[in-house]
Amino acid sequence: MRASEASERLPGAALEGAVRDPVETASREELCALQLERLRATVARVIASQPPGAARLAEASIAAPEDIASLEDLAGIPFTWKDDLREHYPLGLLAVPRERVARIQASSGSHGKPTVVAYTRNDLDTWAELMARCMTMAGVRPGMVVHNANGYGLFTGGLGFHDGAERLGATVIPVSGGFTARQAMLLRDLGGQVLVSTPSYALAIAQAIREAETAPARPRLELGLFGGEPWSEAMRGQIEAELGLSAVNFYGLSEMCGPGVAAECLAVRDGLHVQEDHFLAEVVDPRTGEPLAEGEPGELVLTTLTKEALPLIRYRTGDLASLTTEPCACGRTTARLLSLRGRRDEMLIVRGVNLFPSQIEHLLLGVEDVSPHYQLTVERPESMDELTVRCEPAGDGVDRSLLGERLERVLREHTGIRIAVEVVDAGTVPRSEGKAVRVVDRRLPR
Ligand code: DLL
Repeated sequence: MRASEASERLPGAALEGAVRDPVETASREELCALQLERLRATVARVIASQPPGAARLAEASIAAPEDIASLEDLAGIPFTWKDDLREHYPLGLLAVPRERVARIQASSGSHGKPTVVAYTRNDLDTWAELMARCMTMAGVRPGMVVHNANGYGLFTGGLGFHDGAERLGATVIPVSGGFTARQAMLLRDLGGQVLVSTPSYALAIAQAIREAETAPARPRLELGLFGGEPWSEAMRGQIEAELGLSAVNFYGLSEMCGPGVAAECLAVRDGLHVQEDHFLAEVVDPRTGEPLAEGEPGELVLTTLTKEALPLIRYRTGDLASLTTEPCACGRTTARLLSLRGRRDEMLIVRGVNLFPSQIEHLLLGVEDVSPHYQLTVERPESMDELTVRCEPAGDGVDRSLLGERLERVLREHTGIRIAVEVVDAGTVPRSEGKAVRVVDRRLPR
């Protein structure tokens, strides 16, 4: 839904995603003052107890918190990269004694070792509060039944939503991922009103609900809180139509806390509100690292403002987005992330054209008779990437070869290049129980 439609709906929808904390509607001056104070406290912590971080600050001639005169000074500090976390694997960047670590989580790490992150008791408390705030903003109310189908364990999506739901007074069902037929049964039997999962897993659950033999198959779902992977507006439309809920986008990464960094408000759903009292967001040119003006798309760089166990200054997320500080029609003043398209390293260069898997998703789902299950294969037989799209028809009786031709035409019209499409049997594309594997990369390392 766009902002204009939302504001027409606002009076009656004032309770849709209530404001939990006054900071969400603070003035920009108040927010910036709070950020500066907390940035200085973070710098003090890093100097005192995280030697690699302190060395980076020293490169920018910052030896004490007072050396940060304003938020603009941040731009002079060298970035922190995922490679820094890898180099100090598993816990070399810890800024507190190991005994003060209350929990460890990790991201799956598609290339080798996972990224291990740590929380103190206070960090966990802050995270739970942030999740309660984001979930409230997304329309979850105390007493609602939250069916959490994110994987429990090291993935932050499980325990992150769990703690947030408990904090706001909801009823949590910690189903975790997998056993998809059972998900459909439990959703119906336990009356889940809020589904939490990755967007791709929501589709697998929708399919299981359709296939469930017992009536009534339709659950009581009202809301879906989805994130952990890129998804297009077309995908949102499909999920909403299949599950009969309002789908709300959540963004986050383990290095910051997990989910809880930014989320949409249910009232408007036009950009994800960054929780700016805990994370300082910048957008930089992915190639040069130069800060970009508001609204320009680039790589999101985040600084933790309250983390104790693992403070990170100017962390290169790898995620591409833009930022706006325009106040939202929901009444919140926090900056919003727009056009979250995917990761820098997921960009494919096919015959000289830059493409993101999410763009392909958008184009595929714009064509009738295509189901939202798809996978891309990239190969590099010579010097250029070759892309094949594998997808499924939406129902029986679809002429697969005609559909394939139609899709190839649409992809060529919109991307300018020839992309091979294979329409395969329904159920053939692997279903995800967490983050979907959208790209199978058969390229040999260069
Ligand atoms: O995926 C945290 C999370 C869980 C967020 C559940 C939202 C919901 P990681 O496993 O560390 O943490 O993966 C983080 O996932 O850098 C993005 O590339 C991607 N990502 C997360 N949310 C979104 C989103 C969790 N809404 C990485 N849109 C991030 C696009 C997303 N990409």
